[in-house]
Amino acid sequence: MSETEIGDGPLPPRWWGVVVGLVAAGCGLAIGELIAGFARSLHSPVVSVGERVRDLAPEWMVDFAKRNFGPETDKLAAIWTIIAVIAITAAIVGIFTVRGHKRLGLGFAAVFGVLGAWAALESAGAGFGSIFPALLAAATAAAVLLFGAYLAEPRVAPVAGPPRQPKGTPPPMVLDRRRFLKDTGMLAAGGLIVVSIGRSMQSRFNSQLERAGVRVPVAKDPLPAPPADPAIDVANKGLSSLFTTNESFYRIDTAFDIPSVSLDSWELKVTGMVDKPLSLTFDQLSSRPLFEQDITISCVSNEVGGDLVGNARWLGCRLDDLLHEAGIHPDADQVLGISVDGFTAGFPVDTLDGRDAMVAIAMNGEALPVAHGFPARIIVPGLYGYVSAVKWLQEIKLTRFDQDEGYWIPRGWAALGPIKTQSRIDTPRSKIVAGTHAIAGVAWAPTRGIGRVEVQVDDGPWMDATLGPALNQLTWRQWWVKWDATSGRHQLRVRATDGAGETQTEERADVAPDGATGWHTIRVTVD
Ligand SMILES: Nc1nc2c(c(=O)[nH]1)N[C@H]1C(S)=C(S)[C@@H](COP(=O)(O)O)O[C@H]1N2
Ligand SMILES: [Mo]
Repeated sequence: MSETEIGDGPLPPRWWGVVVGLVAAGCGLAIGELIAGFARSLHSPVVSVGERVRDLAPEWMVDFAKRNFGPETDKLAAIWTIIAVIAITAAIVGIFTVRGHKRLGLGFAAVFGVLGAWAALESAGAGFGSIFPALLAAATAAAVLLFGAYLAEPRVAPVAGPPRQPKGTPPPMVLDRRRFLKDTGMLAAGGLIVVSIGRSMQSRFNSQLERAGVRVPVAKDPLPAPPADPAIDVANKGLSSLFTTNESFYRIDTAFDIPSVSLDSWELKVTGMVDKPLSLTFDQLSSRPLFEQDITISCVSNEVGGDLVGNARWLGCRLDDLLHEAGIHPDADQVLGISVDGFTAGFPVDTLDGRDAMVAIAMNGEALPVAHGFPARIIVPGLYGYVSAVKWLQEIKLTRFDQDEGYWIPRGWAALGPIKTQSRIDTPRSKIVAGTHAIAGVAWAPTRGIGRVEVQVDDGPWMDATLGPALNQLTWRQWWVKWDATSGRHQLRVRATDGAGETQTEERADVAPDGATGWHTIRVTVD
């Protein structure tokens, strides 16, 4: 059917089609958000599609997004890209729809609906009901498209006074611009209201409230209060504090929406190659004997000098106790943590060599923050997070490396991820005035400890830095040296030696596949 055959009247302008397309897509997405607000197990179709895009995206694209947007905003960028793609498609489809190609419009709505439903079904733990947000969104978009097409149809011109045409001539057909704008405007406004209702309904699933109700249990043998923090010394201004606050702790996860866990239904299961599978409620978990430990964790993606590392006092139950209670089969060689959002990370059974690996339920004296894995996560001293530190933990599966692999392993990261010895200069930054300054920072080699840190200015001799308190072998150590900075440009370098006497390598390695190496080197201008 050609466009001119739709009727005798004028064709609606293209921008009417654009408006109809955008309003239809907007109302559809709004209904999707609303339905997602009905149950914890339902999710926003845009978020579900975003997760699938991330799963299927080629490695270079994920890298590009991470590099250009950072580990958090990359998800927002993905969400807005998806919304933009939907909007552009909808605008084009809208033009065709108001010009007579209604089936095309309905076809596109159906395609998006099916895509969204599939994306939702592919989510971790999704049931059949998860398809509804996307399907109802698509149905709404289709209905609004049809209504928009109807609004854009030419109608008989309202006549004032007696008809002038001679009898038998058809009355003139015109586009009712006022009604078109009024009705599409009302739909758009309705869509905005529905979106905000939907979003606020979804927020009631946020675990923030549940977390606020958790009383943090005490450890069987609490650790002594931490020693005085050298970072509060004015001479060390700019040095990282001994403990990283929960608010400033780095965050890495694949979740588009932070998983929200309800304590009523949450259980931690120990499954797989064990004699006796276990299942623990949060109460059962927190009434086990608990211990505290200070542990520095780091991301394998931390560049030399980067800040994807932090130190916290964790509280939890011993992972080895828990797993021995379940009884590990002799042929199991991997402990695989599985999160409620389907993330997985695994490490060798042999890692449980007596080190203080735990299922943590508190961080720096508070219940685990929602963003850091409420209600429980794994912490293994000495391992990068991507092979161990599963947040929003729901299952610990004993398995084999030849049967299961963690999320990042098929994506080009090493199967084993011990943390490499690293040191970082926190201060000075790029520009200072001449005079006495501290060159200060942190160094870490979890499980081996830090034995020595040396600093070099330009081509001068390596100077031994003063070391801050050693909480144990599992945390970073602060270090500092005094420096009489003279005017000009200077190069500062740092290198650490671990507790076993091994100095970190100068050789530069990229973060992939198993962690960056090299001496952190900065250039400072002294005025
Ligand atoms: N569920 C879940 N847990 C996860 C991840 C994730 O993407 N999802 N990322 C891991 C990685 S790569 C790191 S470095 C640590 C980061 O923990 P943090 O965000 O508490 O600093 O969590 C680990 N646990
Ligand atoms: Mo990581």
